[in-house]
Amino acid sequence: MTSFPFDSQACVVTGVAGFVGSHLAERLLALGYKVVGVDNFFSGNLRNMASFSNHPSFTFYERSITESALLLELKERHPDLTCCFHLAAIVSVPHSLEYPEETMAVNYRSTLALLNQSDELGFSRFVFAGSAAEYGNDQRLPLREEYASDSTNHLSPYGYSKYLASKEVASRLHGRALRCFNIYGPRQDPKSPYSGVISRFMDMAMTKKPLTVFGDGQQTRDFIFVSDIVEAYLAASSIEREASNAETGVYNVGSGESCSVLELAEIVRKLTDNHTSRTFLPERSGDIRHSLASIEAFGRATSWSPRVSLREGLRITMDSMTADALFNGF
Ligand code: UD2
Repeated sequence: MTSFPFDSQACVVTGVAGFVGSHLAERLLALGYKVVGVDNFFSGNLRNMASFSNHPSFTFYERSITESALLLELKERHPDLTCCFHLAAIVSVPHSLEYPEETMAVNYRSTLALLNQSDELGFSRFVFAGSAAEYGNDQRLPLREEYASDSTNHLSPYGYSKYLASKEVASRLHGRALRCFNIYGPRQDPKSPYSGVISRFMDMAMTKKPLTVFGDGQQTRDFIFVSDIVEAYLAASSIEREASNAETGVYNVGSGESCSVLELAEIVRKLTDNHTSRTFLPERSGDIRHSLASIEAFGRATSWSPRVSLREGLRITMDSMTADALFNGF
């Protein structure tokens, strides 16, 4: 018999048609939960929900998180809801720079409204998708939760909005915020110039194009496989605030290991045909140099630890992208 990480058997997942939201919903359904999914397809897409859209325990609403009273309405229709995983957001840093007001409205003010409604409804959990961007360009590595503060230079409205929202979520008894580092895995869209470097490199390798390295390639990131992130959401939903090892309500989730872009290119090259070449392009403006999570706090508060190594995660991602390409006929 499956043991449930939290007592409720019905939860809301916002951003359910997104890369991470769809993996989370799939896992919750497999564990026996009812899932009420919300997405407005701003960046999510129907394809991501293909494996569970007809599941009898899944209900989908094409709605925006900016609609006032959204959670109150959902609760009326689904009285057994007591938990919210809030992942919907404007996730593009460049978009946030172009539309700072919209970003603050969607990423911060809507989160606050949902958080308040979940409080009013007596939800047991509100788990929020924070971001490594909350640290700006802080180079005190590994990054510890307390380094993000009101005086951090957040570099983008995206980072600032996530910081403010995480802080608010973490201040509530039922709130938990996860600062996710560089997530990768199946279903991550490789097609935009701002897509994650892993999905881009895989796509380039598969289509026999040179891997585009921005700058000298010595910049490093903390890459974390999507299934480890999903397990982190489940673990976060069951952290007792009163537990002596749960200190703040905001936690980093990363692998705790760093990998340079050049090292990544090398692994991708080995995973493919060994003939994939690289091309060096100018450094991307606004890029941070290094990023690495301290994952001690979350490890202390839960039994979570990352399980999937970068090599294994990349292999799984590559297999999935190859299968998709075959299915789509190109
Ligand atoms: C991540 C998040 C972003 C934001 C930011 C905050 C992802 C996909 N993006 O951006 O949403 O939270 O962190 O700091 O997780 N690169 C190449 N070649 C390419 C593409 C990228 O060399 O074709 C480099 C890029 O210059 C950067 C590194 O790879 O140094 C990682 O880039 P990314 O876009 O995957 O992620 P990042 O850390 O910029």
